[in-house]
Amino acid sequence: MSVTNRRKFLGLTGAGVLGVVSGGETLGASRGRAVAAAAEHVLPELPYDYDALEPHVDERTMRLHHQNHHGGAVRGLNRTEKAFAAMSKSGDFSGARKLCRDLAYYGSSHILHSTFWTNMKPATEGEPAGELADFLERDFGSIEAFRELFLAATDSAPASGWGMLAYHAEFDRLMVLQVEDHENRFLCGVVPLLVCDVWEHAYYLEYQNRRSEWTAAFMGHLIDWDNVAGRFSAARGG
Ligand code: MN3
Repeated sequence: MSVTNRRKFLGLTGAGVLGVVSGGETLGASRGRAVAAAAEHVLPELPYDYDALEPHVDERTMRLHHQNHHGGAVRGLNRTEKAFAAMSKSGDFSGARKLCRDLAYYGSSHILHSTFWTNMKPATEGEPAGELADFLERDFGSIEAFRELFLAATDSAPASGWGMLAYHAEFDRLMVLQVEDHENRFLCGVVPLLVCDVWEHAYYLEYQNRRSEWTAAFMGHLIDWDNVAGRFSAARGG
């Protein structure tokens, strides 16, 4: 898979995104190789309309969540990267502690939200299939046990958090994890395959404090298992 296709698949590009390179500038040419300047991060468009996931997620929640929360993370990530560049230029590295924290927070938020949108599709009650289903059975005992574990972990995740099904290539296994904020509690080296946002902004307008009703709707009606299987295959180098 090419880098561009991989970025598209992972939901990290929006329309016309890759044009945001600083005028084709290349770095490192003096060492006999050319490295293109890194592009700015762009908020990816949703693969469906804001009201497409109703009645399980309302249009207003989707719009606010995508534009304000995910959009805010993308803006924060770009701001942080610019601040790193300015810090290097100035030679004053006293802000490193805050910027490293911001990079983890905003960068993880961007990855998790990009994954989350593409993990869902309208009107689906599909089931995991193929090799993904085999691994779910191997690592959790059964598909049903996986579903129960994922819901139990997601329902009990920190107030600002996520539930996650992830694959760890070095361990060659699937695991269910909780995420606190966007960047804490999960294991170094995992690739998120399926994530459920349980920050209140993800469900409060529709479900108020009934988080488990939101997670049950996610599990029962919204998961695009083809997307999850594609991520699994990519994470395994397929
Ligand atoms: Mn969110």
